[in-house]
Amino acid sequence: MSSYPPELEQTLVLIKPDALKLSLTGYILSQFSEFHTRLRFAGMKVVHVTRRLAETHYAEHRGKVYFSTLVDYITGRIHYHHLPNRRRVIAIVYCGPQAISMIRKIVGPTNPHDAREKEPGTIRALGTVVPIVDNEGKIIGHRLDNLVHASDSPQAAEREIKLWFKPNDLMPYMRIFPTTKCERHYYLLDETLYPSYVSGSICLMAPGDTVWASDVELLQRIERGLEPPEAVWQVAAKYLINELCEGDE
Ligand code: 3AN
Repeated sequence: MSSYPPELEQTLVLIKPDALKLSLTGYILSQFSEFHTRLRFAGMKVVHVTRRLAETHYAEHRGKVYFSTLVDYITGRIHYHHLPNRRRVIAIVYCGPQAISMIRKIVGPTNPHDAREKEPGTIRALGTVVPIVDNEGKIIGHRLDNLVHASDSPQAAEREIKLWFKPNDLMPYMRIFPTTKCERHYYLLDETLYPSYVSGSICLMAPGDTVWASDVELLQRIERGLEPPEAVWQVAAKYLINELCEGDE
């Protein structure tokens, strides 16, 4: 994991589709405001979340009974079922002393029921819990519509910020993870990397681009067969943000 001065600690926040639908964005941003937290914006964008990005972001939950509804939720399919053009989240990187713990405290417990009971006043106390039922109508789990995501550790923050943001999406003075200048092209088509353009491929990186150093290392490991091909999404997802609609995936 990268080391950086404590005053530059960073965390990823996602304002999820339920928060947007309920018009809670302004409230949430004011809860996180510099006046209350002393944290500053390092980067912010509106993102149409593809399945790939959602599945990569929530990779550790793969296999759980709630995984597919979690992906439907964060991609906006639940709250904007008939309105694909409204499916989006707001992704923000906050920067400042104890950014991770401070934002988590304001956000509250993962489950909105717990939040209401134990931490009323937190953002997730305004969330909803929806039962997940099987084909026979039996409740097999719950979907937690908890309005916001916030990184829960320095390791998670680094992985998540690099998943959602390119170095140049962030203020240069607040770019705490090592970057490098790319020296060659990387094109992607169907989970395969190519050094030059092939028909239908997308250029991830070109010579001279400022990129996360760990991304280049990961691409090199994938090319050498040291990582599975699907590991490419940890690098590629951010380069496809707002490039693809869900039908294009
Ligand atoms: P947090 O978002 O508080 O960091 P994580 O990272 O454990 O919580 O989980 C990520 C997301 O996965 C949660 N925000 C929630 O939507 C969903 N999730 C986690 N645990 C459960 C669970 N037991 N049942 C349903 N959904 C869950």
